[in-house]
Amino acid sequence: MKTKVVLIFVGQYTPPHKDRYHHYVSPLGIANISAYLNSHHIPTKQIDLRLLPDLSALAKILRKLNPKYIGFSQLTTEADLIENLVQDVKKILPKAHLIIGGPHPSVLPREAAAIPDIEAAVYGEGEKTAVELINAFDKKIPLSKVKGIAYKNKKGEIIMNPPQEFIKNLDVLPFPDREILQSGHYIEHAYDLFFPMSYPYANLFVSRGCPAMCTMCQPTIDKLFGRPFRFRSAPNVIKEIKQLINKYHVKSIIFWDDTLTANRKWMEEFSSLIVKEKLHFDWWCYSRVNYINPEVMEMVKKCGCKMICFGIESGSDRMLKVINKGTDAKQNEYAINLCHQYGILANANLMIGMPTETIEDVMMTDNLIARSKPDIVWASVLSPLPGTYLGDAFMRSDEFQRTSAHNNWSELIRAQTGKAKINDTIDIKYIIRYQSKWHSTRFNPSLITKKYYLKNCLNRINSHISSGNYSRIFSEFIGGPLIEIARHTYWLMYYYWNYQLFPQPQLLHVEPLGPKRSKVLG
Ligand code: B12
Ligand code: SF4
Repeated sequence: MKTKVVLIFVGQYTPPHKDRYHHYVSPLGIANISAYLNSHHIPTKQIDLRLLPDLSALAKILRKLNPKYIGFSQLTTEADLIENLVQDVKKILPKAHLIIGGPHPSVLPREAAAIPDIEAAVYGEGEKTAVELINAFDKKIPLSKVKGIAYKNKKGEIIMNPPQEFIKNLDVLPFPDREILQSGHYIEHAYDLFFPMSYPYANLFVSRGCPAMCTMCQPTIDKLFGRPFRFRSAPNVIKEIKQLINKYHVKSIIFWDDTLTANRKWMEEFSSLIVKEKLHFDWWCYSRVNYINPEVMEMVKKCGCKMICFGIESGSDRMLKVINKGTDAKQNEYAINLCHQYGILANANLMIGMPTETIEDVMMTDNLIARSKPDIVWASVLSPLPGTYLGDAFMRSDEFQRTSAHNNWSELIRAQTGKAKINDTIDIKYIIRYQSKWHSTRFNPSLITKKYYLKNCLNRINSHISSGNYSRIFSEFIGGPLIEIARHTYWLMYYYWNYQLFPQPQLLHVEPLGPKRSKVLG
């Protein structure tokens, strides 16, 4: 059947971008839209730009498919990349209708709708709106009748339509269209040495939304998926897992949900079903430290959980309050210890550069990590995402007006390298140093004593040998560890130098926060 809609996922890493294969997880947003369109007899194709060598390859595919509609999925970090891409695609297929959806249009729908050549920006959950929008174009129904979009009228003014209703029962959604998974890329290039999952692996969503209100994240999740926090039924998820195991021979699953263990009753039913149905797969998930306890750990342990990632963020209770995390340092430590106790890897996601954070707060995080010894650490500099409470406050600040580059979100907010820093109470050099230090400890050497970790390393080496991919063995098991050892050595020396020979880092002298900022950020 002729492809009617092409859905494009750009990813932060545009081509040519090699060697970042471990980040290549299948894009579930377009996979969900694709499945829903297919279930309404609208044939689709998905393109992950990261898998193409260059834009001429995209042009070739688009000319061959010649779709009537092209949909882009957009994160804020991809805002400027997509603006350029839209122009290129329009040149390739001038008659195609170009639409856009995803997290960025959901927080800034007007901005997305204003992109030249974009005819409609879908905000919030996209499935129902995508079908209604395509029907409207096909049947020449005025766009004013389609809920959940922003568009330009004939005068070029941006019109915001009322929001689309969220889908109450997520079980009515078809399973994501995994056609793209077959490219092999996602299947083979699962995570690297720091967490060598058995592969093939796949990612999965069982819920939409998050009950928490962290200020660096919300209300983005609410804008995307609303409230109440919705779960698919456990039997429905089990059916999809069976499909992944039987059709795609998947051995590991990542649950991308924001807080998988939030609904204890659901978790209980889900884990019992996995055991009852004798489904064997490894998995890891994200959760919050206040959503685990020994009872939950028993449940997840018995059904294959190998790692839990926590938004630990900080070891300072004051900072956890500033970002409205709803947790405290004690809970953070408790959760990591509980993981150690149950033999589940604890992955601590940390943040540095929070508003009003001082070097003392940073030291508290540092101490927490030293005491609790999570197995893996990921550390980011807080980036002010537009549409979040913190981000919007930052956008209103004088600092933003000074550094502003409204059309260059990517540069501004990338977590590792972003230019917009919303903290002026710690010298930037300490922010960078501590982030690097925590990153350098992201791989706790004691991992290699863990049976599960070793088993997976051997599995991976075997798979590389059988596929003749010897260079991957080198990069994952020799080059990678050597770099890690070098980093640790550097940091040990740095630590000794700074803390034994010199006094503690000095607080940077800063002017008091301006009234506008302190009111919103402080
Ligand atoms: C898993 C995840 C990751 C993974 C994988 C991301 C990936 N490339 O697939 C990793 C860890 C790599 C990651 C990294 C980052 N992430 Co992330 N991530 C998520 C998470 C938890 C799930 C994403 C997902 O699959 N959702 C499920 C699908 C179904 O939802 P969806 O993609 O939004 O799609 C729905 C709608 O948006 C819409 N839609 C989407 N595309 C399209 C296209 C069309 C045409 C239409 C009509 C509709 C439509 O319909 C879909 C179904 O309803 C979300 C939070 C969340 N709960 O969604 C954050 C989230 C998407 N990430 C976010 C960010 C900021 C990042 C980073 C930029 C962090 C950083 N600062 O460096 C990086 C860069 C990622 C990149 N460009 O690839 C933000 C995006 C905010 C924004 N304003 O853009 C989110 C929302 C988290 C947050 N609370 O702020 N991320
Ligand atoms: S717990 Fe995570 S997903 Fe939920 S609001 Fe906080 S940061 Fe966002």
